[in-house]
Amino acid sequence: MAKHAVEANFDGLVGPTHNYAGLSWGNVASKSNIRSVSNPKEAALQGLAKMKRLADRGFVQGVLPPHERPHIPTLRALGFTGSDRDVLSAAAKQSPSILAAASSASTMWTANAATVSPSADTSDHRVHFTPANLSAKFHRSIEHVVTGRALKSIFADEAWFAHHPALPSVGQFGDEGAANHTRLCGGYGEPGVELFVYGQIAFNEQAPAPKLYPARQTLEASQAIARLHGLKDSHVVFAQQNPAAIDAGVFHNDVIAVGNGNALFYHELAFLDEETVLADIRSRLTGAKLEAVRVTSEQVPLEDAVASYLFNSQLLNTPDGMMLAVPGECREIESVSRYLDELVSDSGPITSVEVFDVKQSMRNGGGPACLRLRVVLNDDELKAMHHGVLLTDALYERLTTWVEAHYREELSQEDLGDPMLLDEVRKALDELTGILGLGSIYDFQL
Ligand code: SUG
Repeated sequence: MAKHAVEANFDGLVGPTHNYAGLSWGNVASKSNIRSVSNPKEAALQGLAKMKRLADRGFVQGVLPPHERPHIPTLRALGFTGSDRDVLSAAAKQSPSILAAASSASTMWTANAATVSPSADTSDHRVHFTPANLSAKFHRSIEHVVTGRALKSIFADEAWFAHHPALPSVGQFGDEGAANHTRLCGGYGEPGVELFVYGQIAFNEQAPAPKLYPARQTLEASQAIARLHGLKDSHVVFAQQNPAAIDAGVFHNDVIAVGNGNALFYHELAFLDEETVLADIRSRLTGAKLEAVRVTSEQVPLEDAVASYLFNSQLLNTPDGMMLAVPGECREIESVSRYLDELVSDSGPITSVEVFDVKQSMRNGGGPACLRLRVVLNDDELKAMHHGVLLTDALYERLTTWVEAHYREELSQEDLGDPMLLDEVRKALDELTGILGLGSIYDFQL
């Protein structure tokens, strides 16, 4: 019998070095906001406000900690030497681009933190986690070690949770985690269909691939994760993303599709072979009938979908149907806003739309769905995990006060070499691991 389970969402707390460095070729927002001055305090407060609203609505809401940035061990590995301050000032002088990469607060986008398979799907009936190697971008390729430590600290009990190391960090196994993975199911506690979406087949150079922008996820990586997690072939679908969509700025599948329960909300240009994807899901899904909510280019042109991040929304169960948690930008683009009004008035599974302001993150290409990692947990697993990271009123107050005390309101590229920033970050993060009860997870704490 299926166990009762919930979907918990773990949002990445925005780190104190949130900045706009233009690091992600293929991500339109990141490139167009290069060198803008950011507001880390506002970014973190926007993220916390989103978490609080969802927690207040009764959703299980967790928080994942930011990483230590600038990351001095990365700079040392690239040949900068001396004291931490020497390392920082040499990097600032000799290679501002490397310093920017080692300073990104990109761990806020926890949809890229890992791929997670619920215990109802796995052969050993444990929840499986594989941190994403994020090998497509240097600034993100340094995330998986600390992500793995944080996940192990939160989901520590091996009786319930299994942790794998990231896949080999090369392009042929490029893995971007849950941003390219959606699970469709009847109830959360029932076996589901795990849909892995990839951008290219690494070992077949003849296969279709984008021409302009990189495909970050490979089929080979997705297949490796499915094997590691012990997923049955009969419950897995591998689908290729439409290369034309990647070339239009859809660098992750979660910029063009989102699934929840038995509903898949997607743009007609999301997949290379839409019909086969739907047929494969339909033939594997048990306990429910697939509700495909398809958006045409006529309704929402692809470029409006990318600019608004309509599909980078959270699709959440409520007692009255599904709620779509959209970024504010969706109400600023006419075709999208009109579409949303039509969507809730028709008889489909999505019955309400709520708007969230995550502008600071959006300007780097991260919407509501990028900011969260979904972890389906049954009652025993929820009990077994570390509760210090679950958002309560008290934790929200504590984190808000912590952000107010430690974060700057302005950060430019030049500020990244400021030795005071490094000290501020370490002090803040040391306090944070205490607040969240995580133990030592950062390199400077080991
Ligand atoms: O990997 N942006 C991130 C955005 C990730 C969005 N996540 C999902 N779609 N799930 C990226 O491209 C930009 C950083 C900068 O340019 O400063 C950045 O890393």
